[in-house]
Amino acid sequence: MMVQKLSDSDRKDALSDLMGWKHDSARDAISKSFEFDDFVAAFGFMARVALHAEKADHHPEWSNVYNKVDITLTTHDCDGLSEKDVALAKTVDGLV
Ligand code: H2B
Repeated sequence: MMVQKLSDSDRKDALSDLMGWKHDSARDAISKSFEFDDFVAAFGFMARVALHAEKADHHPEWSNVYNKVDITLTTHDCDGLSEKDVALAKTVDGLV
């Protein structure tokens, strides 16, 4: 079955669980900025996230400038937030 967009109440619960993730309601996406000591630390983090994302077949939208990584999560297949974004956000926070 295709992944489902979160219900309003599940979205509310998920957002209150996630620390520092901002909801963009126009896109129904969540974003967070991460800062590291230097480029090597930022890129190491991105590599860990990338390996997980590929395994989970759920991929971030992101950008990197030196020691900063900006991540946006949304599910393209359902055009909004799904449980996969919530799971990936928690994994990302655990990989910092
Ligand atoms: N990542 C994200 N963020 N959203 C998706 O809908 C998505 C994905 N779909 N990674 C996956 C890949 C899909 O294209 C494959 C075919 O399962």
